[in-house]
Amino acid sequence: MTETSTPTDPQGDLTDGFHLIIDALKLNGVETVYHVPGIPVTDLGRMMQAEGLRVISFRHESNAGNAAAIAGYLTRKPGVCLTVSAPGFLNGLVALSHATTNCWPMILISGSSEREIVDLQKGDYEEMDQLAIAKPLCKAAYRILRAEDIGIGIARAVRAAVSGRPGGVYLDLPASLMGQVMDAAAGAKTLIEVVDPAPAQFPAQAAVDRALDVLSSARKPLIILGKGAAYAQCDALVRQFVETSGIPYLAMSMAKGLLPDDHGQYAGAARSLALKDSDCVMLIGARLNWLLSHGRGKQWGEPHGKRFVHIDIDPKEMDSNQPIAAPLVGDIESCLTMLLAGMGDWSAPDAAWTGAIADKAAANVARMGARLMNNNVPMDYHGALGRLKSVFADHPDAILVNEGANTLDFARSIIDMSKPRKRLDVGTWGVMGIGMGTAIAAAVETGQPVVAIEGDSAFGFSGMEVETICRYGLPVCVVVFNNSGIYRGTDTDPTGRDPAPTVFVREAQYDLMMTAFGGAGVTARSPDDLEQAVRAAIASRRPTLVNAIIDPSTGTESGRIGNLNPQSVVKKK
Ligand code: ADP
Ligand code: TPW
Ligand code: MG
Repeated sequence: MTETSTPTDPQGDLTDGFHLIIDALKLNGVETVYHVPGIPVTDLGRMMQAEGLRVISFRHESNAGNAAAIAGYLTRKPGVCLTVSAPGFLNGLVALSHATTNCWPMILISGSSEREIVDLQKGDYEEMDQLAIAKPLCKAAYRILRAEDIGIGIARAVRAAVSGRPGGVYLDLPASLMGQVMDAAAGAKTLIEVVDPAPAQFPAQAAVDRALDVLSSARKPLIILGKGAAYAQCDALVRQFVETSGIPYLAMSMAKGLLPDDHGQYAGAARSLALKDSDCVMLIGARLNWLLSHGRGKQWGEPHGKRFVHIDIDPKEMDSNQPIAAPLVGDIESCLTMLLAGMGDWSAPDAAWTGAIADKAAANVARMGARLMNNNVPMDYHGALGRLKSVFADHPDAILVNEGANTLDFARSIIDMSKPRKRLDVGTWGVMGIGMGTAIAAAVETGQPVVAIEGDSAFGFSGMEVETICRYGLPVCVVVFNNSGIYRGTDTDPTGRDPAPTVFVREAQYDLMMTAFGGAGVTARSPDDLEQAVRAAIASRRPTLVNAIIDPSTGTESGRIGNLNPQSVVKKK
């Protein structure tokens, strides 16, 4: 007899698919669901809220998905996004793919139409073979057809998301699953609480010894910390390792603050020198992808004979771009614990090397200082960000969300972070549109004030969620760097017919979008005004949008990565 047959005793203690899904999620530590309602998941969302899950309802699934993705990064538990079928699913899928690309645990749960109609393509409401579409775009994809399999389905999704290299998991829930009824006691027995979902993975002792050999024989070693090291949440151990080694380090964008940016070994302000002149580079939770120019080229001082030590949980990452002299495959906490155990008689690198980096960094910081103090009107990026730098220095717990081109690149290099996982940005893809979803999840998951520094183009991708920010009363201050365009607001259409593709309505009043929903809206034309408005927003914890008017001529094409643009060989007329 199948356990899902129609109950013979309607008075008995029953459960159904809806409740089993909720119970299974709660059993596995899920507390918040990022969501857009509709058939067939409207009641599921309602019941989730009634059963004590926090349900944050968005205006577009891509933003709910981005919220779930960053929640996974911040908590090391899968961030959950719940959507409707076909179009809602597709809207959430970009974020699922983004989470997978960034190695963050996330589960996209989408309702779907009935198998017997979808599979014969009879044309159902929102018909789509979602499972097949999701599969190549995420780490794992599952469909649950029977109520008694909900426990297993959710356990598999949780484990797949967080174990090994974390990533996105798609979970397909056909509408007919939710109403399936079973005996409550029998249902409870089918649920699984995943034990040790992300087990420690120790490298072999021989691999640790090899890594220590390579590191200790280097004359000019360098450590690069990536967001995998921030994700691992073994902050004290990372710091102990870096300090015991005495090796200068760089932090990738989202690893900034893992050790405070004012740490004596931080080589951020001497990045070019450190990359070019080092003879040995140790990567900790960072990939040698485009963000590090694949470990080659002028930036790396090619031709170079640098030796690489690489800690990563995914063995396939080794040798992906450069030969790795000492691969350490394991989780960062286990790897660093074993490395530290073997560093008893460690001697710090040559003072000539660490001194050269420190001197260069100090000179660069001094050179930049004056530009950051300017009070120009209209503002340039340096004047505006110099003030926000001082705001963050006074609010080390505030979370910085950041996207755009110039707005991203300048903010990354100007604003120091002093605590781990406080800088959340566009990640491995450099994707625009993460802003409001990320800001909302950061506020919901941490309770800390959030300042989202947004290019005006970047903001436009998710701007409607200011309503969500107001509706939930979240302590989010959005600062729109309004240079009236993408990269620069000064392009023109050579034919004179239309606005140039990179140009927006000049000095648009983005602040009105926030006041429309009951938040505070401010226009800031000077660095003084900007600083005052952001300080007030953090102090009040009131949803605020500061429309910061930036001189449209002060940006550069594509920010720091203009070199990636293909060039036309045909001369401009
Ligand atoms: P960044 O963009 O900051 O350079 P990446 O996203 O390229 O960082 O790299 C993060 C790396 O960290 C990924 O290759 C991922 O497999 C790895 N990683 C994630 N979590 C862990 C962990 N707990 N232990 C070891 N490696 C991890
Ligand atoms: C999903 C391409 C990269 S940066 C950017 C776009 C459109 C906007 C830059 O303008 P902004 O910043 O935000 O005003 P600023 O300070 O330079 O003026 N679509 C997606 N992702 C990306 N990366 C793009 C397009 C892009
Ligand atoms: Mg802009």
